Amino acid sequence: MTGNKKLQIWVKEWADICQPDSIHWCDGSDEENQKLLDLMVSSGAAVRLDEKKRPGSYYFQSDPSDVARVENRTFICSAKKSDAGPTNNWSDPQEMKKTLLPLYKGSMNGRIMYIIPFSMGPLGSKIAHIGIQITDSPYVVVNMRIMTRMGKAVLDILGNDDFVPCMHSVGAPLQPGEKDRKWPCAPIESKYISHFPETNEIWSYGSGYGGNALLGKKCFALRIASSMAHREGWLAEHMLIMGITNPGGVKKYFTAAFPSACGKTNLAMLIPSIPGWKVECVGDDIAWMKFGADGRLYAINPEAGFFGVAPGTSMKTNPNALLSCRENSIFTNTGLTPDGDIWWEGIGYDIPPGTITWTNEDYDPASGKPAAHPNARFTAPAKQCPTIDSDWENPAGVPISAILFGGRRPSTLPLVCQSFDWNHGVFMGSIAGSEVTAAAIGLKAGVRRDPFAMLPFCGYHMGDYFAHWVKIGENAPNKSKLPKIFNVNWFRKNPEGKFLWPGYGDNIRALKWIFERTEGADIARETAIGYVPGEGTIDISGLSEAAGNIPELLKVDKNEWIDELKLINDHYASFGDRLPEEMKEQLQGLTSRLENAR
Ligand code: GTP
Ligand code: SPV
Ligand code: MN
Repeated sequence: MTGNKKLQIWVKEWADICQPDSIHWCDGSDEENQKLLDLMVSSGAAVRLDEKKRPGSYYFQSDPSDVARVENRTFICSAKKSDAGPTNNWSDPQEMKKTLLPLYKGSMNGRIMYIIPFSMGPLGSKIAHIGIQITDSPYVVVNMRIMTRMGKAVLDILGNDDFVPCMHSVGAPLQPGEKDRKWPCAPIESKYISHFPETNEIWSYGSGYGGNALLGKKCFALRIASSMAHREGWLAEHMLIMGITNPGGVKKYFTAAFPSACGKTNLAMLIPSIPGWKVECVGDDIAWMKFGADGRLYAINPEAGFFGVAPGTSMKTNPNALLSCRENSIFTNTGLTPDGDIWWEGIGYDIPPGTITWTNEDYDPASGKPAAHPNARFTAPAKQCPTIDSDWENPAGVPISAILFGGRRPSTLPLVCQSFDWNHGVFMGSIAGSEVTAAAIGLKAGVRRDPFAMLPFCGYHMGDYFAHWVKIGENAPNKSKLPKIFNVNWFRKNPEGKFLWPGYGDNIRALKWIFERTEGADIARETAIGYVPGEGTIDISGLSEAAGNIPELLKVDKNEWIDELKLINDHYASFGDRLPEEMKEQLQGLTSRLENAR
């Protein structure tokens, strides 16, 4: 247990409210993990996968209503509504607690309350932060054990210090003798993913899924941490972190913010299609960044695992992801083959006969229903990634040379584009957008603005968040050492709706251009929207078909951008007087450059 008074009191309070049958303090050991997994196999919640095909790995099917994040049930509960801003659902903190307490009352009847001490960031690192999650879901415990540094060692480091309290219940109490469901959860309208940024608290109720339930991830490391970072002068971002080494052995690190299911995991694990280049993975989803003593911006990956999109992952598209989940992994909402392995659309081979779907039905191609849910995920230890960077657990982080923004844009946005300077780069981040994906439930199809890929993850007013980014640039200890900022788009399509760019391993061609630009290479052409690659400056060696698409991929079309300007103006109008002057100036600058463009 613990000598930490605040922790003891907090656990006792919640145990009194939730009335679990018992309390279990997680030590993080192999034995504990195995016991929980065995328990879930015997209850029917989990399937143990074949020991030869998928050693130490388990398969889960969620409730069909609980397959992704629920943005309309996610709340930022700041004292003032204006501090949550136009992009968040707001509730008064006291009101929200009044709503939730009756739901939590008795919510763990018939269940065990697990206490999970976890560290976001390497144990004992100065940049790391400790959280304690209470949950009644053993699925959450075994996932948190992969995604974070979890267990007794964390309590030892915590001592009597403060922690971020993360409260979670699936919201499905059991009557005496009642048989549990395979995936207990509450109906959608009773789900609440609530954050109290001013007191660093998280109250999550009703969902067992990913970002709703593994509270170290989106709730803590993004929503709460972005608020902490705003107060304390650092950055908590929805970004991958990658190392990139050129054929001469020069190594740089980049971060990239793409919205959910838009290619972070794939880029972080990329295998370059041009010889001599090397890419290594520091993280695939979240970056915490602070200035180092040398004046450079340093990033750490606060996570210890990958919670990656399964469909589309194959030995051709992302072998490193497949190899990362070859063992000791958890699969949620994929298909299950008769020989005890998993399968999903785009895994790279035909579906084995007798495969059952994520809804536990026999797969029927005639039904048109996929075997795996489009947001099916694997949970895999980061250290199992064949290209994990040697510095991925360096408590000081890695120095960042470039920051990339992007999303799925079928038109308008070129393959790659560099900002004129820091504030123009912040502007690029602020106007980023993407076609929506399956990573969240209930969104309207089409392109939506997703500034900095943080739309669902910013714990405070988005206008203040833009201002915070401007301030990071202003207050940089050495402005010449700031990372350069770029926008990329792997998803431009031709009029027939086909991708113009092969993507995946060929994305190294855009990364190479970025790498060279960070060294000041004279390979750019100035346009109204920024610097794009000059003619012949994208390496197309070995790129057959798509090479012919390069002009179309790099095109900056005045008319498309004038349409885009209207959308940006609407987007910006929503921030009212919290939109920083610097961003208004950027918008004016773009408008007049476009007017003057040929
Ligand atoms: P989250 O975990 O939700 O934050 O997503 P992510 O940004 O890590 O996305 P991920 O890398 O898992 O990619 C999601 C989907 O995009 C997968 O189905 C990929 O196959 C597909 N994808 C990734 N990179 C590319 C690319 O370069 N081109 C194309 N066409 N598709 C890609
Ligand atoms: C995302 O949706 O951006 C994810 C998956 O990384 S989840 O953890 O469910 O948020
Ligand atoms: Mn993500």
